[in-house]
Amino acid sequence: MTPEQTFRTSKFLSLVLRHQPEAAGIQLDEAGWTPVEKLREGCAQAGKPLTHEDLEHIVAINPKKRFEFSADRTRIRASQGHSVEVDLQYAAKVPPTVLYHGTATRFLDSIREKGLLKMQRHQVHLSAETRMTMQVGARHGIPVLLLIQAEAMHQQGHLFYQSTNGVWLVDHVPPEFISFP
Ligand code: HQG
Repeated sequence: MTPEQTFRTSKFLSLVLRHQPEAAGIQLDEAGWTPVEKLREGCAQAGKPLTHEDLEHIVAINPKKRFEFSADRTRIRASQGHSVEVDLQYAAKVPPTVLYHGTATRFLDSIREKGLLKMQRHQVHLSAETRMTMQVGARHGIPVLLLIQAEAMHQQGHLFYQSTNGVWLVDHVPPEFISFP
């Protein structure tokens, strides 16, 4: 596969494993898994054939480690980012003192009022580092970095989860835990 093909196939995998499994004629189980061979058949039928080696390569080199294989490597899923109903079955975990969220300036008024909402996804995505976070915000407009008092939230009973690829997940961040620039 050329780098361009790898990129496009990776985008398609994000689409089917997070948002529209029907685009490849597949179904996700309740934890988001689908058999690798079913996925390959579905991709071929959608005009995007890929060999087992292609898939291994895409999973291995994906910059954000978006996809993972089951322990026996017969199934595959996205580690986070779904809009379809799945229960990823991550255990609740104590977060670091602060976490970050990248957003766009045009959302700030609404966020000041309602806090961070999960919008189309399952949960609000937070990060322990700032490097990628500004890029996440820049996808929506002029980027701005919000600092989240995660430890304080945890102490008040908010449950935090961490995906296999390191993203921190929480249902809602009330405005009082957000430091605005
Ligand atoms: C904003 C990428 C108005 C929120 C990244 C965000 C991430 C509000 C947008 C993952 C709001 C939702 C997720 C409120 C939140 N009023 N706007 N009350 N509360 N928002 O794409 O966090 O490349 O669903 O700030 O790395 O941008 O897909 O979430 O700007 O982990 O693997 O509403 O996507 O990963 O946008 O990105 P998104 P996100 P992948």
